[in-house]
Amino acid sequence: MAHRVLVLNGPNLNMLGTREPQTYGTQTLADIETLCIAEGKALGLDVTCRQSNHEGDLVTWIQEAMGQYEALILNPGAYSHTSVAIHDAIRATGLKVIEVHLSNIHAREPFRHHSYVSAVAAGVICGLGATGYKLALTAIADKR
Ligand code: CA2
Repeated sequence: MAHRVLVLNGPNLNMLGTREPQTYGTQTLADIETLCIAEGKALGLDVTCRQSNHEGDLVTWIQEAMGQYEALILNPGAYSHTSVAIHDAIRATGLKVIEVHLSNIHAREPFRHHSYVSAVAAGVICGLGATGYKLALTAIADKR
């Protein structure tokens, strides 16, 4: 397998850069995806980016990633806090997943403090904005 990495973003992350800049920053999703592709290239990783507002799309893409990607960087958005289906998909595929959140979910409302994804992730990065995606790519490249 070439060093392929899938970057998946969940619900409402397509709204980045339009509202709530104090929480999520000013960069758009397109900016973050461009950053991931460029950073990946610099690290020798072939990065593909996808976003969906639908839980089932994310589950399907995680399933399809098995055997196709070396690792997955996942910001599940609000599904982090609700989705047993995404947890199960990650567990079923055995994919290496790094969970990324732009905001520090532990410094926010209590309902954001628990993520169903964290227990099946190799690592979790939160609160560092778009830099979190770069750090996740670096972690994948370092462990290759
Ligand atoms: O901090 C993160 O990256 C989150 O995954 C973002 C999710 C939130 O539900 C999680 O608790 C933490 C929400 C993304 C919403 O993005 C927006 C961007 C601009 C305007 C409105 C929403």
